[in-house]
Amino acid sequence: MRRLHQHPLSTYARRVRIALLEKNLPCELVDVDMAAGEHKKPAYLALNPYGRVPTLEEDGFVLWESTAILSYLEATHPEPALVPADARGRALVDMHMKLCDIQLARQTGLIIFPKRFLPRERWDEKAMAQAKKEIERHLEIVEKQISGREWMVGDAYSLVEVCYTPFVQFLPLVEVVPPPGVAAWTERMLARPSAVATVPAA
Ligand SMILES: N[C@@H](CCC(=O)N[C@@H](CS)C(=O)NCC(=O)O)C(=O)O
Repeated sequence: MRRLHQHPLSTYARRVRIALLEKNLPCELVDVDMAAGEHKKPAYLALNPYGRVPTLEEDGFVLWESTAILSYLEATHPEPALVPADARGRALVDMHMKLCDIQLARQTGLIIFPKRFLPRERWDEKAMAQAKKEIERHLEIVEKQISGREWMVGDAYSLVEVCYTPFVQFLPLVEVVPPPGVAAWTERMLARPSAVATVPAA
């Protein structure tokens, strides 16, 4: 029995829902009522002591951290493959997943969380401007990596794109205009049926 504790607006949980669709894996979705603070209550903290979504439960095995969940699904359900077969390809996937988290996801959260959920007077505009700069710098680097390629690693859609999809969705909200190669890559990612099926409500 597989169960994903998630929130429909969560970017990190969306990664897992995308991978489940790509691999055609059934999963019960349990929405955590974050507006009511359910993620910080003892019942949920017993599952995930950090009080965050997503959390995956599978026959008593509990896992949090979206990238670890993606790697677990890949290891237990290798087909269709979302990582290359060779060690170097896998290492590149690991590297880009990590860079997505530390150079894009965190900074995007600093901008989109206040914009989506807080009144303007509670925004930390200085931190948001700094985050935007860091995103722009990161996308300049990604531009070089993606130039001349369809997908980031090898010649196939991979966990790298699974990780990036929920965050590039919000480039308009972070008011970053991506360089042309990143823009085209973003379009390819967002056109994927698994991305279309998981677009968050406005
Ligand atoms: N590194 C975590 C990040 C998860 C995360 O920050 N989730 C957000 C929702 S998108 C959350 O639960 N925030 C609540 C909190 O941090 O208290 C992952 O990759 O799963």
